[in-house]
This record gives sequence, structure tokens and C-alpha cells, in this order.
Amino acid sequence: MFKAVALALLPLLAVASPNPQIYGAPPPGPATTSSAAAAAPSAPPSTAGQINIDVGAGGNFVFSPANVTASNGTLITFFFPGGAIPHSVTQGDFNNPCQPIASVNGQNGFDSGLQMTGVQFTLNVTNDQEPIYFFCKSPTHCGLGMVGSINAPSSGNTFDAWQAAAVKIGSSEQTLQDNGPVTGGIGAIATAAPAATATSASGSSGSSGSSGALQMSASGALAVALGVLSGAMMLFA
Ligand SMILES: *[C@@H]1O[C@H](CO)[C@@H](O)[C@H](O)[C@H]1NC(C)=O
Ligand SMILES: *[C@@H]1O[C@H](CO)[C@@H](O)[C@H](O)[C@H]1NC(C)=O
Ligand SMILES: *[C@@H]1O[C@H](CO)[C@@H](O)[C@H](O)[C@H]1NC(C)=O
Ligand SMILES: [Cu+2]
Repeated sequence: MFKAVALALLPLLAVASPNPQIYGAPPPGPATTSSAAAAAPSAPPSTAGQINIDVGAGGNFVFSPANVTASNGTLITFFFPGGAIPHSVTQGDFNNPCQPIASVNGQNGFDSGLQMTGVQFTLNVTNDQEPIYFFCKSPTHCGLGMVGSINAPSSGNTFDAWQAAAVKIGSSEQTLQDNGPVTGGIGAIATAAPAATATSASGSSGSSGSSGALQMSASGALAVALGVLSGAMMLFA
């Protein structure tokens, strides 16, 4: 009986012993780390109906995650890092990479405009039947592959094909004018310019003084803490 319990605990003990690969050295970074990497705010985990994307994650020229699936009414919030390198979330056209999408039926694409502070920019998906492509308009970033997609298909005009087309443009990318934030969008709409806290990331009432994103990250931290605690209690019970 005692032996059986001790054996049952062994895997838990193995999990509990510090693993230097996880807790010690930082994970191996991507090759294209920017020299002026800012302390990027990490987007809180996504929840049902709310997808969170890091802009310039880890100081790299990426959106993370870069390819997401989102049904009608899903909110997608982009978390910009503060720092020396401006980024944008600009709606693009699969057939014309690294250029803003042309208006369709009088509707323009969304554009956060170039942002250098830790703002958030939220889209609301209005047509999940059409893929939505976006890119960063900051000079050279699109050509470095800083692009993303919402509801891209798994064949044909895929996220991978969209990114490959951007990288193919590479350093011949045209420098785009920035006129600041543009609301609206085709298939997903922004109803507000980027702001220090997302306009509706909490999904509940919009005008409380506290930030939905902060609430989410605080509750995420609590969940992690509780998980660690319950793991420890299992060990010593
Ligand atoms: C998202 O858009 C839909 C359709 O316009 C609307 O019903 C919904 O209230 C919007 N969601 C938020 C949080 O604004
Ligand atoms: C999402 O909304 C668009 C536009 O109204 C509509 O065409 C589409 O069928 C909706 N998607 C679903 C799964 O109902
Ligand atoms: C991107 O996401 C779509 C779903 O929206 C999926 O079908 C596709 O396989 C994904 N592409 C890549 C390259 O991960
Ligand atoms: Cu960028």
C-alpha cells in the first residue's frame, strides 16, 4: 500500500524537479532579433470570443499568433510594445502584399497607424467567410515577413503563401505613408483608434474605469498561481 502510493508519487516528483531547460537558460531566440528590442508587453491568453495578439513579440518582426481563426463577433486585440520601433496592423490584399487593401464597396481597410507606445487595437470580426490579411506598414517590416491572417484557408491563399509573398518583396518594399489610425475594415472592423487599454477586451460593460486587459492578465496570473499551489498540495498531501 505505502509502496504503491510512493510509486504513484514518483512521476509528480520528476515533474517537480527543476528542469534547467525550462527554468534556467532563456529559450533559444529567433535569428532575426532586433537590436532595439523593447520590453514587449505579453498579450494575455486568448479566451472564448477574445483573441489576443502580440505585435513585435519578443522584439522580432512578427505577430504572435500570426494566423488565427475567428468567428463572427470575435474580438481580436493587438498588443503593441512600447519602444523605439513603430509597428502597425494594416489590412492588406492577398494579391498585392505590403500595400493597404483598396476600398471594397466604399469600405476601407482597417489601419492602426504606426504606433510606438504600448497601445491596444481591437477588431471585431464581421464576416468569417472571407480571409482577412494584414501586415505591418513600418518601413521594411512587411518585407521581413511581419504579416498575419484571420480565417486564411488551409490551401491556396494560406497564411504561409501570404508571408512568402511579403518576404519575396523583401527590401524592394515600397515605403508607405502613414496617416494615423483608420477605423472600419473589410470582414473585421475597428471601431476605435488604438488606445492604452482595449476598448472592449473584457467583453462586459464598456465604460468601467478598469482595464479589461489588466483584469484578464491578473486573473491569468491568479490561475497560474493556483495551478502551482494545487500542484504543490498534491505533492505534499
Ligand atoms: C461585434 O460586431 C457585432 C456585429 O456588428 C455586434 O453585434 C457586436 O456587439 C460587436 N461586439 C462588440 C464587443 O462590440
Ligand atoms: C458571418 O457574417 C457574415 C456577414 O453577415 C455572413 O455572411 C456569414 O454567413 C456569417 N457567418 C456565419 C458562420 O454565420
Ligand atoms: C491558418 O489558419 C487556418 C484557419 O483559419 C488554417 O486552415 C490554416 O491551415 C492555417 N495556416 C497555417 C499555415 O498555419
Ligand atoms: Cu512592424
